Amino acid sequence: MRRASSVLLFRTLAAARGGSAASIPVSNRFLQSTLYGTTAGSSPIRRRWFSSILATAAGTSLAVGGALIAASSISEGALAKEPPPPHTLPKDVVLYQYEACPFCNKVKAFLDYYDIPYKVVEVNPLSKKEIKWSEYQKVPIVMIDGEQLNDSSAIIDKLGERILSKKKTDSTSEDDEETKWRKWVDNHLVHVLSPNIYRNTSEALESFDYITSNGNFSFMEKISVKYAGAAAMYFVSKKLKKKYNITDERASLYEAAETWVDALNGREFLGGSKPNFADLAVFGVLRPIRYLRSGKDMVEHTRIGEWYTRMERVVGEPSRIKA
Ligand SMILES: N[C@@H](CCC(=O)N[C@@H](CS)C(=O)NCC(=O)O)C(=O)O
Repeated sequence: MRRASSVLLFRTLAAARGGSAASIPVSNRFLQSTLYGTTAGSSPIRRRWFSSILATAAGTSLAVGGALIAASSISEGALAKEPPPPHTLPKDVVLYQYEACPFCNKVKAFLDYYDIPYKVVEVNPLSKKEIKWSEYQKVPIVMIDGEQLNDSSAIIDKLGERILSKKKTDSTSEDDEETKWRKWVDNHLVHVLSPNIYRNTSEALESFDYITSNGNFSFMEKISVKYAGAAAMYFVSKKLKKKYNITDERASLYEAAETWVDALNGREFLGGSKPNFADLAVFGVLRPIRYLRSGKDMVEHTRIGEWYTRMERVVGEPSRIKA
């Protein structure tokens, strides 16, 4: 799949720069990494090459479709956040992230809800220079009082254990409801998002506008990544549709949203009167897309809106420490 996507991406970029497709191995690492990606590391040479291709491809004139309303929280007065007992709070939390990465947003939803202050280091997905020191080359990475934690679910588990002690560690059974839906987020929901936000050229551009406006890119990278990335991801998302057996991307998104509302079964949150880790996971991965075209459509065409608004209110303002 990755190979096929790379070929498609390469053709797209080669066409965009008016060049030939002759034997240049393009990695779609950046594209995968920008949203939902799981890629093997690529060499610095390939990365530099890819950056330069993106810069060249920026010369293509694609129409910019749709302005993004930033995915900000609507805070209609804090409902009940659950700040942990102060003595359990870590002193220093640093999150290495891509602003639009769903896994990173899952961690942020958790930190925000539990009111754990954190600093953010925005990683440049092309150079990844901010995480050069780490063997693990994906985001999110969290440093908690100097200890490195990798992988969104592992980070949340570890922090949950620490701040909620018994409460969460008790429910580790594979088939408990919370665990089941957290897995559903990682194994299903995230895969539905990508084909939706890159569904057509205007939505792909809207998404990359969000990614480049919120990510860590140089001025030149911003321009080139926006257009070349949008064009390439449009094609990659077609491949992802096949891989995950998605025929109608919007229908899959609506179905996922409805499935989630069914799981709530009339409860305010999956966790009852308060969100549990599954609520936070669903909310976290949806947050970057909520005010994109696909997120608006999802809220308009499904019953998820009320729960989403409750989540926005209960999660409230980010506990992120502004630098
Ligand atoms: N299972 C991991 C997946 C993390 C992941 O795939 N992150 C992407 C960004 S959304 C990434 O860093 N991809 C590798 C890359 O950028 O090369 C988690 O839940 O944290």
